[in-house]
Amino acid sequence: MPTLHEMLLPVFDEVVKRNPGEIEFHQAVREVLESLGPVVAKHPEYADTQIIRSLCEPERQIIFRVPWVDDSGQVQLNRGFRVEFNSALGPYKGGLRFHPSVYLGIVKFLGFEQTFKNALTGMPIGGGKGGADFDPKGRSDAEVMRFCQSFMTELYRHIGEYTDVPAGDIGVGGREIGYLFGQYKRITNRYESGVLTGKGTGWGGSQVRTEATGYGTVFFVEEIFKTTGESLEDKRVVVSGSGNVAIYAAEKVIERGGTVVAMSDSSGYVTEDNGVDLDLLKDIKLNRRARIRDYATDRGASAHFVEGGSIWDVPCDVALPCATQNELTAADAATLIRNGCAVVAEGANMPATPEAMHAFHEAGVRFAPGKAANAGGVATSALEMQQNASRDSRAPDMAAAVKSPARG
Ligand code: NDP
Ligand code: 2IT
Repeated sequence: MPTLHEMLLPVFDEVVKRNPGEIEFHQAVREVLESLGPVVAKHPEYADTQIIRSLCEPERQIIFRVPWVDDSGQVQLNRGFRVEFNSALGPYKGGLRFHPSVYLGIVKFLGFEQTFKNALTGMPIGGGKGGADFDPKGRSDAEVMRFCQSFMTELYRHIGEYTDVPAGDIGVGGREIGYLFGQYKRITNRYESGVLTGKGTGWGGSQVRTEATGYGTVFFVEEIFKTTGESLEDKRVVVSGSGNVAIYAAEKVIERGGTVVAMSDSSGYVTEDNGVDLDLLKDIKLNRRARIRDYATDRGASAHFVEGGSIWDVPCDVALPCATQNELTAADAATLIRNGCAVVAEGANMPATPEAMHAFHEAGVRFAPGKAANAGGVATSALEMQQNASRDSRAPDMAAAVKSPARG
């Protein structure tokens, strides 16, 4: 495993001490500090300044109560977060996550990573992240609407097109952004479309923002293959998750001639040797909001559902973790390596554990880190902000640019 340069050890120790129990945040900071070893070796003066310490300390952390009324008339209570991490390059920018596991440590790891990812896009966007420990699963549209309205009733005072611009992440897609934008507009009496990205294309959204993260991850894989004169054609690909990132990663893989042999959700995974039927999967996940098990039920004998278990047991040439943090462990990496997997690209944020990444490096598996491989989503968000700022829509040209004819 890589070690921390001794000059950076006090910085890391201080982060752990100041942020007790926030293990995902510690993990994300450690990974970046390890990568800075060669920099401080060459420029010891950087280790001594406040620059690196400041990068690890959010500019502002907001925690708030979100009360809302469920369909039976009961008052429910959740906790909301927005961590405004760094505004050196532009307004804070990053998604909102609604998932029961959300707490400050997860929001901070995501906001920290977002700062670097956003810088890498070359667009003028700072880094931030937010969310709530709200579980949308099993909730009606009306409940999700009331939750979003209550969440925005507090959040609105902290955001703005020049201040902080949230978007989607786990549990937050077009439906939620719509409810959030409606409430923002109502409270502020401003049609400030640049305050949120991932909006519908009829009201300020950018074409291809929905597809951008997943497509971008696959474009990244294609560039990796090009360096050795290969392509995705006939490659067997495993995509974890079956949400926004996973679905559009799978779509682009199929367009490029690859076969998506397995996909998952938090209950288990499905395998389909001749390739998943993405239209059916989209119907199940995007329209019916049902479980991956239903895919296997609907497909019959050609598909197989495995409850629990690890999707990384399925042999493949390319692995695209597109679900959540730490979903690909050292044991999973060992299995992938044994099965001859050649490329791993992170569609999700921090899906590979440090031990898994190390194993890939040691084995010569080509590995695309999330800060680069999933940056297509936020880069397209920045284009959406530009369109909103100019009161313009350049949407149709962009859609044409990234679509390629489906393979027959
Ligand atoms: P979605 O909510 O659309 O989908 C998430 C998928 O991952 C679902 O299939 C979900 O299954 C599964 N999943 C979530 N949490 C867990 C868990 N704890 N264990 C197992 N499976 C889980 O989210 P997105 O597709 O938007 O986000 C996926 C990843 O991509 C996240 O890491 C996110 O931060 C990252 N990302 C998202 C971007 C975006 O533009 N949306 C941009 C860049 C990165 P289930 O339904 O059963 O919970
Ligand atoms: O992790 C991410 O890059 C996102 N969830 C998208 C952020 C955005 O502002 O589009």
